[in-house]
Amino acid sequence: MKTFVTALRSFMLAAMIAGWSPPALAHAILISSTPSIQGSVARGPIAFKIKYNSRIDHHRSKLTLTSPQGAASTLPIDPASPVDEIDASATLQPGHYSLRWQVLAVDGHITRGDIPFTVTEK
Ligand SMILES: [Cu+2]
Repeated sequence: MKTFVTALRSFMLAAMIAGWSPPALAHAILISSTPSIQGSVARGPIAFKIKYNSRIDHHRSKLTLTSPQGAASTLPIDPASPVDEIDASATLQPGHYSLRWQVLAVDGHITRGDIPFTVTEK
């Protein structure tokens, strides 16, 4: 057992010297999004892609879209979204919208933010 622990320590040390670090537990920070913040997209089917710096729990994350008229609706998150991303889709008419995201990261912390964007005629 002692040999094993010693071996494990040497391995960890070697791995860390090689540039590996233990998985960081951090809450989710937005890295990029489609549409981007204050960005615009053409009317019609829109593929939302919201990317974070860490894995998120898709089942405990939420997307709420506010229409130009001020009506809020929940956008279903695509279950096939990558582990660090939430994807969704909606067909939208021109106007100013706001997408509110709320995500649960692996460290158990919830973060949220808004992505205001414009849907244009073309
Ligand atoms: Cu955190």
